[in-house]
Amino acid sequence: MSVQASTMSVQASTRTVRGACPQDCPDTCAFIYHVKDDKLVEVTGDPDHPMTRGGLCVKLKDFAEHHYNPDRILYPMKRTGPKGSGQYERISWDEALTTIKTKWTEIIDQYGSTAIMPHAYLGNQGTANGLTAGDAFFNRLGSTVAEKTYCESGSSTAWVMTVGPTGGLDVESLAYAKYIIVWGMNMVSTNLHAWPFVLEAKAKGAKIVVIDPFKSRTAKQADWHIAIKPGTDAALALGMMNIIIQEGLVDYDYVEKYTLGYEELKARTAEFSVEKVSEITGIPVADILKLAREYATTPPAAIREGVAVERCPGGGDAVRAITCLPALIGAWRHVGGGAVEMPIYEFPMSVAHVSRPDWIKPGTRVINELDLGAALTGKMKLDPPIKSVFVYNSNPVSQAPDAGELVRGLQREDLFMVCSELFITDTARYADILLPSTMQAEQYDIMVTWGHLYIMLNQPAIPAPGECVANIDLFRKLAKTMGFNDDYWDLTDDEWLTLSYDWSSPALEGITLDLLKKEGWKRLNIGMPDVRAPHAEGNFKTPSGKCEFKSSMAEGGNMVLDVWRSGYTEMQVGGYVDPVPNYIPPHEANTRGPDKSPQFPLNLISPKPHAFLNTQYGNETPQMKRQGEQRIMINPADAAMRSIAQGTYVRVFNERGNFEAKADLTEDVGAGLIVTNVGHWPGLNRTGTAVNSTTAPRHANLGQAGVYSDNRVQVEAIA
Ligand SMILES: Nc1nc2c(c(=O)[nH]1)N[C@H]1C(S)=C(S)[C@@H](COP(=O)(O)OP(=O)(O)OC[C@H]3O[C@@H](n4cnc5c(=O)[nH]c(N)nc54)[C@H](O)[C@@H]3O)O[C@H]1N2
Ligand SMILES: Nc1nc2c(c(=O)[nH]1)N[C@H]1C(S)=C(S)[C@@H](COP(=O)(O)OP(=O)(O)OC[C@H]3O[C@@H](n4cnc5c(=O)[nH]c(N)nc54)[C@H](O)[C@@H]3O)O[C@H]1N2
Ligand SMILES: [Mo]
Repeated sequence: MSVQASTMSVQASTRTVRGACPQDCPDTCAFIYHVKDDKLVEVTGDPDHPMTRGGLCVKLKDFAEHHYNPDRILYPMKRTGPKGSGQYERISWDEALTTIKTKWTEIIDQYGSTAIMPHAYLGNQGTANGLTAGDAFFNRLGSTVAEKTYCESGSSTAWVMTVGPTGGLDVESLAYAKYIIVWGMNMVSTNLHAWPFVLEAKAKGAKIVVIDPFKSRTAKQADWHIAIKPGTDAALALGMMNIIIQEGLVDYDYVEKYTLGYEELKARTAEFSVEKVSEITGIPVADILKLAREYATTPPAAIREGVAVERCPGGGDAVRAITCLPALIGAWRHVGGGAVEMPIYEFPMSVAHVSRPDWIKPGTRVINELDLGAALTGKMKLDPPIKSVFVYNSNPVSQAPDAGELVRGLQREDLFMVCSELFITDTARYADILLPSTMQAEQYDIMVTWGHLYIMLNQPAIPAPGECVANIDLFRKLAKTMGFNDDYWDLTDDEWLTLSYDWSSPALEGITLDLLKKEGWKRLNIGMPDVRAPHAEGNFKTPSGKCEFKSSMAEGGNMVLDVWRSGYTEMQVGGYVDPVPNYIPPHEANTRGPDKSPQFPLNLISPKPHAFLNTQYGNETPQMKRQGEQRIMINPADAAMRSIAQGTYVRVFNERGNFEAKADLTEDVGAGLIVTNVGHWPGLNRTGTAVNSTTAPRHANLGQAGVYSDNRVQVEAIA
């Protein structure tokens, strides 16, 4: 009785507010904030949301407490110790903004405005506070344009080249598939809320296949794990298509009506005999034959494409080749058939209205964020040099490749660095000025969604602590400080969000900001998952309206990326892009693999941590416990050769850098491969370094994506 009574009294004084998850994750869960006396007491998943279904992942389990982490940055601060020391003292916003203005004015006078460079990614995934939050400000300032390609840019470019800006298969429709290939995605960790649809299909008899270099959590739950060598997916997809074509398993009617370039694709696939593909991918011939035949003859057949496929030199073409498969067999005809990469294109976004690429002066230089290290150290010749960097929504010291080079750059005494953050991360510790940012329960936004088809509003539930400001307010403050007086800076949050979407589009018919304020989220008007087959009759969004086996976008080599991702409208892809997808071998495996460079014989891949979201929550005790310390999975044979015992510490290294980790000897990884997770805070690791101290700062063939999986290292026991 008494327990019940006390529960009731808590409920009586607790109010709820609807929100949405801020993280860079395909699931974008619907939140319910539980607030008592202006304190966030709990965050739960909305039971009515068809994807969230009332459950949050382990990362978000302690999200209410995350807001009250005593390490949060609550006030502007200035550096008092050496760069990297993490020593700071509180200052006023006035002092912070005046310092920024003074420094930037000096830099602009001496070097010009392009000596300033922003660096941002998706720490927060809001429309207003996310990837493009600062674009208008920096475009107006005339800074160097930062090309943001940490993730998805290779896959998206490849997807758009092949099928156009379409969402493709709804993940909820996976429940109706009979054959599901999860290709380079660890859904159980990274797309958890879509996994129930896979399980539903499985319960109805579907076969689940996972293509992954190692036996991931997801592979363990599948019917069939196919262990592929990293970076060889294009060869597998081309080989499968060769078998499908050779054996007459093509849907000729579909190909005839709705595809472009079949003859060219056929000629290309003919170069990929099953023996050659087996040699390249490490997959037995019989398995490749079985996979191709089963996939082509078990409708509806679905492919869930992960981002991981893009993280190698030929990643873009791999995604193109995989995306050709469904059209070749007519999989798109069926509900539950086809492929999904990221369905963001179904959202009628008009972010250019607020990110203002029109303010970029023609000819302004563009620097890719993954090259920040080289840009700062002078490895990349720049005139003018970068004299100031402004980091928000990102943690490059942990997440960018070749961390050693970046840290050397950030240590430059003449570099003026500002960072807006929640915590003093491994990146933030190099800042001269730290600015405090709000967390999700304290801010207002429509969340950008890349894994389902619901538009989601996040409403503030509690007041901002200390002197924290949302990113959108931060840039308003900076604009005022720099003396910008365009009307733009007076837009209210609602006006900003209204401008960011085309509310008259059919997908948003009947949906308004006011309705979202009441209900929190709405499904786009694009048909329901049990009947939707968006490309049953072609309708691809490519220039030809067909699935382009031969890409018309590649003919001119002038690739258009969406503004949301790149912050500006067009980018020229360097070098030649083959109109028909091809296999481009990994660089390090090819030029210095086991035979050619014996000192670095192991291929290291670094997928996502289960209990962190990139680096976020990597400083929270419950999540650190769940994730465990930095470890590497290594095959027992490779360990034995190096006298490495289970549970002992090892050093992983190459010429770029090193980190230490605990060895996990397991048959889940094949010989020659080692696996670790990205996301552990370097500063909380044994040597102050993590996996990106070893990764290479090169780019993939499309979208300037990173090549994190193309990384050769050696491992040794620590004496
Ligand atoms: N080796 C390796 N490296 C990788 C990858 C890999 O697979 N392997 N994956 C790559 C991929 S896919 C991605 S997406 C990138 C991710 O790289 P990042 O986006 O840099 O990753 P996060 O760790 O999420 O860092 C975001 C930072 O933003 C801060 N933040 C969060 N919310 C806010 C806010 O509202 N305001 C402000 N000002 N700051 C905020 C967080 O505290 C955090 O420090 O990493 C890439 N790096
Ligand atoms: N728990 C958790 N969830 C997350 C994130 C997180 O940090 N933690 N990050 C979010 C972000 S930013 C992103 S981009 C997504 C990414 O989500 P995913 O696309 O799932 O990416 P990863 O976890 O990096 O890798 C998925 C799988 O691909 C495999 N893989 C690596 N290289 C290759 C290859 O060359 N070919 C093939 N076929 N497989 C390969 C890896 O072994 C891994 O098991 O996850 C999002 N969700
Ligand atoms: Mo990502």
